[in-house]
Amino acid sequence: MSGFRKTCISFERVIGTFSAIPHPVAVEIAATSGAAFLCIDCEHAQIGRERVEDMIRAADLHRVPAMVRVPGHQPEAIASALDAGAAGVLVPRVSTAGEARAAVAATRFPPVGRRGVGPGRAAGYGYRIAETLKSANETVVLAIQIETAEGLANVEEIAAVEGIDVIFIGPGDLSVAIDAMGPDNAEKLNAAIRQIADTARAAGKAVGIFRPDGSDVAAWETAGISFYIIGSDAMMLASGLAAGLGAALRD
Ligand code: 3PY
Ligand code: MG
Repeated sequence: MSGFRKTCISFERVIGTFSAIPHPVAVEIAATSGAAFLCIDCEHAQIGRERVEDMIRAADLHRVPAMVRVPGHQPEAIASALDAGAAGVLVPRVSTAGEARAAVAATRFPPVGRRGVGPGRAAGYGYRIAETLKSANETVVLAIQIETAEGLANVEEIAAVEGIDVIFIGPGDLSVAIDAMGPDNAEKLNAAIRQIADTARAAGKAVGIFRPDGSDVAAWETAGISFYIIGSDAMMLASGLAAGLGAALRD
């Protein structure tokens, strides 16, 4: 098992951030920040396949694992990210156990799953196909997101699916899906988050969550959440610019 996968399922705190700026320079800056991993966001940022591979390459230079949040559930998107050398995938909007099992099948080589083998970057461009076939099922991290009302209703069945490493909560989408947006509805959203965390932990799965910043990580740790993606390079560029320029622009 890779050190990174072990860390993800260790129930110890692991902190990463989204890479949303489609450039290796942004990846190198984020990789040097002390983050334990990066997650290249192909769901909400405009990043093409070739660029994803260059971004993973940039993270690899700094020995920082790069996951990819794939745009949806298509096995081809998962295969492409893993062929490029991603350390794992984050699959958004998983709502049923069937969808969770499909994510496992797309992520794992046979006999566990149905991932296809090819001479991509992950397999050393063909020089290391046998080694990759032997090790990938043990090293690749599979995280799936629960962030729909249906996913919340089916959390027990989803969390029981074998082969998933991290159940990752998307509070933004979840708040929209269960009509719990804004500070007035924080208790309703937090109760749903705790329900997902408790159910996933009871099933032996590590639990992750997105936070816009790191201010409440310690509080969520007490709910059994250990895997964090905090903001993104684009969000931190925006907040850094606002902080750096703000006072002068207001003068
Ligand atoms: C959400 O909050 O919906 C997310 O997907 C965060 O990554
Ligand atoms: Mg989401």
